[in-house]
Amino acid sequence: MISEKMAKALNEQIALEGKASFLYLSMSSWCDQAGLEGCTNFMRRQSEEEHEHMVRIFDYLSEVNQHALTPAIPQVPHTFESVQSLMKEVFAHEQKVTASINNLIHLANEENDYTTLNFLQWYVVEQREEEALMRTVLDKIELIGEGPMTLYYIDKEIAAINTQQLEAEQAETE
Ligand code: OFO
Repeated sequence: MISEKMAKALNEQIALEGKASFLYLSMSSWCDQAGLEGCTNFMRRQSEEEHEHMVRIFDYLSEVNQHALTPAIPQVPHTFESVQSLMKEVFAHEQKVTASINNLIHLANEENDYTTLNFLQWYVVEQREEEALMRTVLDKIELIGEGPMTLYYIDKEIAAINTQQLEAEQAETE
């Protein structure tokens, strides 16, 4: 059994993951409107991943006999200045999620809640990978340079990164 305080904090994390899922879905739609197929697919996959992260906490709370709550998701933006600023926003959101996971770990430590501590380890690895991924994306955009002439190449690079990610995931499940 975990504490009420920990259950509340995990429910707040559900809201953060849910917001990420909606934000990335909205970004995917914006990319689609801009004709950026690679970025659309990349953000769509990110959105689905965040949904999985959210549900994983739901399942954990059920397992420890706590009430998982569906969150109220605040309206996320529908428009973005550019691909670069969109990706920067993703990176910033991931950093926020990492900080929140760290806070949960701190609380679990304080409460000697080893079950939750163990559960959260998966998120620690995930956040490290997500931040590294977004740094790679931003480095590529920086390298290519953003402008109407380069968007095609940026989109191709993001598509290639997405394919690599999918292949790595498939290899993990084999
Ligand atoms: Fe689940 O926040 Fe990103 O990975």
